[in-house]
Amino acid sequence: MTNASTPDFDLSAELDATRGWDDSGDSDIDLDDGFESGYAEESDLGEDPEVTTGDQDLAERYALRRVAGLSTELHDITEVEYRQLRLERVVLVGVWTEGTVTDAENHLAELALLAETAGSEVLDAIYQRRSSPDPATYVGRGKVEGIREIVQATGADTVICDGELAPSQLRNLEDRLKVKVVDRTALILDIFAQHAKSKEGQAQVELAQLTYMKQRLRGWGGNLSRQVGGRVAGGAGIGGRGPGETKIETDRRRINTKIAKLRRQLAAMKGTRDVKRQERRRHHVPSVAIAGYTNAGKSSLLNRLTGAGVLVEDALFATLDPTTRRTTTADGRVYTMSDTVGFVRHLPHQLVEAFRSTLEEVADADLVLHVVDGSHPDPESQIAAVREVFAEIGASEVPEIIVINKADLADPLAVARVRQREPHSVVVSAKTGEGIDEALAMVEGELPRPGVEFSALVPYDRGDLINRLHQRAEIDALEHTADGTMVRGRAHPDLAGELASYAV
Ligand SMILES: Nc1nc2c(ncn2[C@@H]2O[C@H](COP(=O)(O)OP(=O)(O)OP(=O)(O)O)[C@@H](O)[C@H]2O)c(=O)[nH]1
Ligand SMILES: [Mg+2]
Repeated sequence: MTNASTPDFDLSAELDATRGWDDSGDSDIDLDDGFESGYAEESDLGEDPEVTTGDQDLAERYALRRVAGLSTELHDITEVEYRQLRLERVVLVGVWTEGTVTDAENHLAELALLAETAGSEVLDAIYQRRSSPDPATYVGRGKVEGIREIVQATGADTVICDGELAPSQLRNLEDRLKVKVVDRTALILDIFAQHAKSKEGQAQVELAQLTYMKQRLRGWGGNLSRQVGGRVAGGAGIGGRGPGETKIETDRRRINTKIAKLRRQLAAMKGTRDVKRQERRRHHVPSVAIAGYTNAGKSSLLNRLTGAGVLVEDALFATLDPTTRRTTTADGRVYTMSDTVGFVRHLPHQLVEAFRSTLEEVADADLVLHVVDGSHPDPESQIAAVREVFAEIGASEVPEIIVINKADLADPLAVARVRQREPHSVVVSAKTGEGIDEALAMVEGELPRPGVEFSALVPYDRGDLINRLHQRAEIDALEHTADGTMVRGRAHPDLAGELASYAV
């Protein structure tokens, strides 16, 4: 791939569109290397975290992680996007704008889980009450000094802010805190990058990362062009700034080229999945999608319901690749059940976009099993966050059953409260098996039912037809007679059509 400019690239338009990126109060900020500031030098990721289950996937995942961390080779623009965040000893910082203290603490507890999932050790967590984040420094300017003291006292090497920050905010904080500062979006992208296993998953994550990086480049570019004017006028740093801008343009072009290539690859991969999905549709195989907040127990539930054997881990975003399993109802009808990527509060938009084709599985399903962790301190907010993503991916209209999981751990009062708000729900434990039969019965009851009634005498040499009836129709009565199989029930129009010649 050369650096030839891509048709969709227009520097001045990009700069115009990003004028607002650099919020007030940072025009005095030195620009030295804001672009790479959130990303670590290529280096060892340290000890492998402890393996929580004997699952091979897990072992592979950690092995992969180590290899990625040790690699010193930088290819192409991977210099930009593939350096993993080397998050080791971190301080978390949040701005609390609404809700109760408990909400604020829950949010930081979640940020801590995310940070640990990414492989870091959380040393301290601080939040500040403000009507809105400070445009220049996220937390109030006066608080930055206090955070710097905490950073120094704890020996942290990274600060993670609980939001999506403008590039200028990250840079300002780094300037003052003297350690690396990253935002929640970069953290989540990093977890996804560590967990992506399939080619499609990796391409999706890469696309999301590049989109994120490109936005950071924009901020820098916009700022830089203004700075260049000032500096040129003042006669300072002329030589130093020129190549910088060239590099941005080159980087931006390479990023655009790479993004275009990834989109093409993803479109091709989507094609394969679409074919499979159409095949299922054509055969009227109903599909159930398991969706919900990350770590709610979606994969455990799929395993419990179908014996799928997919990866289960006490980690956020353990599953990125959708798994679809064929299964049957108690009366033998075939349907599919898919596990999918977990959601989170403020799921980065870049990820929703990049994972759109995967998430279409949910929008396209006949039924959604919305799994919620009943033992979470605030299951209602998880439900709300998941429904926001449903709305974004066009899945709001799909019939939904709320599956309140982890009943073995949950406070019965909290479960009762959720049930009251969500009457169309079932309480289960994927761990103990409690409630699983009830959940299955509910699913079977809500699968789309074939609508055309039939009554036929099928000759014995049409065993194939009887087989298909078992799998795809609902059979009310079946009797073996001297002349063939007498069968009565309901089928989809195509199958009912095939039976027409045997109708009685
Ligand atoms: N006690 C208890 N733990 C459960 C139950 N269901 C799942 N877990 C645990 O919760 C953690 C997450 O389970 P997963 O099935 O991986 O959750 P998931 O929703 O697929 O998570 P992601 O793929 O990371 O979004 C694992 O440690 C499971 O063992 C349950 O009913 N009770
Ligand atoms: Mg999972």
